[in-house]
Amino acid sequence: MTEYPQHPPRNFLGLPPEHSDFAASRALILPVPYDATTSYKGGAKAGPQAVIDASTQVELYDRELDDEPALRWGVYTLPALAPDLRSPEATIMGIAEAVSGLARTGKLLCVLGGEHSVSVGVARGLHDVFGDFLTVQLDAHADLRDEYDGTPYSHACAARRIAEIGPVIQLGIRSLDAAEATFLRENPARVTAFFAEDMHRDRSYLQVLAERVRGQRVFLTIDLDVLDPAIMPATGTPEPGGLGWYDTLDILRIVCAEAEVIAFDCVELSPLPGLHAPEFLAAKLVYKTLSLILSRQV
Ligand SMILES: [Mn+2]
Repeated sequence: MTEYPQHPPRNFLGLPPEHSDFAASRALILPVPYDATTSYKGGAKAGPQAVIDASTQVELYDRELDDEPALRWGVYTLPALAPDLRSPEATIMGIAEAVSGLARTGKLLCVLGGEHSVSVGVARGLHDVFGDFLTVQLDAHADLRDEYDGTPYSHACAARRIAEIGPVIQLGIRSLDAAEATFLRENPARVTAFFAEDMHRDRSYLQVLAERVRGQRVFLTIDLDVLDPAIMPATGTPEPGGLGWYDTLDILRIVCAEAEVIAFDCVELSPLPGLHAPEFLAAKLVYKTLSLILSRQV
């Protein structure tokens, strides 16, 4: 069968070959369609392709930057990484191996999940290449359980595993259990949580965040359920009282401007049939984050 050009191309942002081949691209998109340990409502394995499909409709011009970042930097979309069906741990180790190889290219890596345990593999792969770094986690959930449903590699344990690698700053948290609250109290040097309710009442956390991340190497992990379910209902475990679009952008601007972001991921999109706004939001958020990071690396 002969190959024929598709319109638009099925890569992130639907870019033509001159802006989306590997050599010409400063940014890499790695889709990881994986949701084996999801506890409430599944479907996150369909997230990466939904984000990529929606991204072809995102405007390339960014008004804040007065630029078309994707055309300036180039974005290469990798083939999806298959999960290792033997175990959650094997999948995480496979992600770590892929991420360390990609991080060594010197390009900016963005991983699309998949469930949040994907981020543990990303963090381990980054640690192999960069050594120590700080993780900034946007999430409704603390994800600090030591084990859940019989595995330490559940999505509910993501931040606990990442905190074994280096310190974690969490923003938007509004759901945790008693043991997680105790862990937070007893480990202030490893995990700092900014709770959504406090953030809603007082925006001084932005200043504190800026001081904490300034000059640091940062891995940014965005669980889309940090956003309010009114604008992001398409997640497995939605929680009321989440961040708005502009709150989220304010956080991203500070982190991308003050820190050296070495990689980021965007996880937990679980598409809802008939409702396309959530995947478009996710695509626009990923493009914005990528643009903020690359425009600072000039
Ligand atoms: Mn979450």
